[in-house]
Amino acid sequence: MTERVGTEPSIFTRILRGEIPSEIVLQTDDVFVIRDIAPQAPIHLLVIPKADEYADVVELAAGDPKLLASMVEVARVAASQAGAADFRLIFNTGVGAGQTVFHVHAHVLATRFGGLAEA
Ligand code: DGP
Repeated sequence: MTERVGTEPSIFTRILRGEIPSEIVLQTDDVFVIRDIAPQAPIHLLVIPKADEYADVVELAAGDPKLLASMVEVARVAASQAGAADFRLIFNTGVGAGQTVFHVHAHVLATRFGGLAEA
């Protein structure tokens, strides 16, 4: 499942370090949230563990289920902060599913008025 080659920091680690500009809209000790650069819905956030240890949600669930639960809670708070009580939570897992960044992250997709956000 892991597609990362070598030990280069992921794009999300570089954002967290401030090397690539992106506003961090919410963070905890373990998790941070940014807006997706190419939004697919009126609200499209990315919930990302600060540690770049797990490539995808399958690895994360096996290795640190508490961190996965933290990501879900942060997704709920971030969606609520953005004005959405209901949201889609998507983990693209593997190249064939469209995963392009192999530093586990959740897409939070929602509309502001409760309609269905396309994925
Ligand atoms: P995935 O395809 O599931 O691996 O999603 C990766 C997402 O990351 C994709 O929707 C676009 C987003 N993304 C990639 N580079 C950047 C960036 O530099 N800034 C931000 N905000 N998002 C990025």
